[in-house]
Amino acid sequence: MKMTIRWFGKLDSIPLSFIKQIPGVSGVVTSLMDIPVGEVWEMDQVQKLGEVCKGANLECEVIESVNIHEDIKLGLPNRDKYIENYAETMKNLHNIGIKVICYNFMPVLDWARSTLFYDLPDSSSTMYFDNDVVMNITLDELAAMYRKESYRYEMPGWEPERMKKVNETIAQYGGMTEEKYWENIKYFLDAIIPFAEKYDIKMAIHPDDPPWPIFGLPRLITCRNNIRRFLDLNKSPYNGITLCTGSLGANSANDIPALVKEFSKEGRIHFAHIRNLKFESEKSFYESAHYEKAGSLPIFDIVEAFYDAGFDGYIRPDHGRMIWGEINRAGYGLYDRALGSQYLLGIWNALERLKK
Ligand SMILES: [Mn+2]
Repeated sequence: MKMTIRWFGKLDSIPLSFIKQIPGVSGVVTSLMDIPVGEVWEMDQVQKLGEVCKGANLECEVIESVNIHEDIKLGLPNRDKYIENYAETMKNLHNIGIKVICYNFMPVLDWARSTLFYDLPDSSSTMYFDNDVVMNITLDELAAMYRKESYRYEMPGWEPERMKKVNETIAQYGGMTEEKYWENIKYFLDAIIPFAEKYDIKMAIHPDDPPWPIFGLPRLITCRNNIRRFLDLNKSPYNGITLCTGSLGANSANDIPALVKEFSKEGRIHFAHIRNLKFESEKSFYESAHYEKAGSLPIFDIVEAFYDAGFDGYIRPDHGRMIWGEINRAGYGLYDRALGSQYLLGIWNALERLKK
């Protein structure tokens, strides 16, 4: 297992030297957020990214994300061009030693929350998902809330470029069925996985967050059966998943330790996002501290399942709260994620001592 921290490149206010000071962290998970979706990540840009990380003595082996152009998701005739670009980006990423690409296939939008900074009683703040709010809000209203609350940090999945034409994009999904969407994802996999094999890059799809339909759009990567169906679309071990405990865990019917056991044993989990969440009602929750007793997810059992499976992929603490007066990109402050990484490493360390 390698413990990593997500870093937003030049859009991140956290210096790599600070990340390097977190014990046990081997590298960063990063991206080139300023390249428009669908365009090739050119070799000089990619090389610079790798050099900056290595210059800080941090490994750069996981990219999150290389986003998928909407034409691929929609299955439009233009998709082959964007798939070609994607493969070209993979070649360049291979040249700097990238081992895993995390991506998602969520239509139009990425993750959604109803509040980015929800005040907790201890005067920390955290992201909140209130299903009643999200089900009754328009996309424009939600996007406006993000713009207002985000302190002008660019939020992954809510990039201004994406939001500019969001209503237009949503309209393109009129009549998109789940079955058609499954076909589109298979088309993408069958085209890309041979390149993943050639360049030795594991593709790791991120589950949909939340794992149920919002704004009338289909959601596929939501539960055990759908993950199984996804993995069976292309059986190469290079076609795998990012196991995100917070995304899948938002549906309490998902047994996360069981998912880790099943898919990790098959070598299909390449990357893990571990975070905790605290349910306030069936579909409403806030993102709590990683510490198991602070939230509702069985964090110890999840880490143990990874340990028992001999997991040798990458883990990162996922979103953290804002604590100690930090002002930063929602979910991606330094302090609480550093605490989270130490909690997860502490569990791992204890398992090593007790089970060896
Ligand atoms: Mn995640």
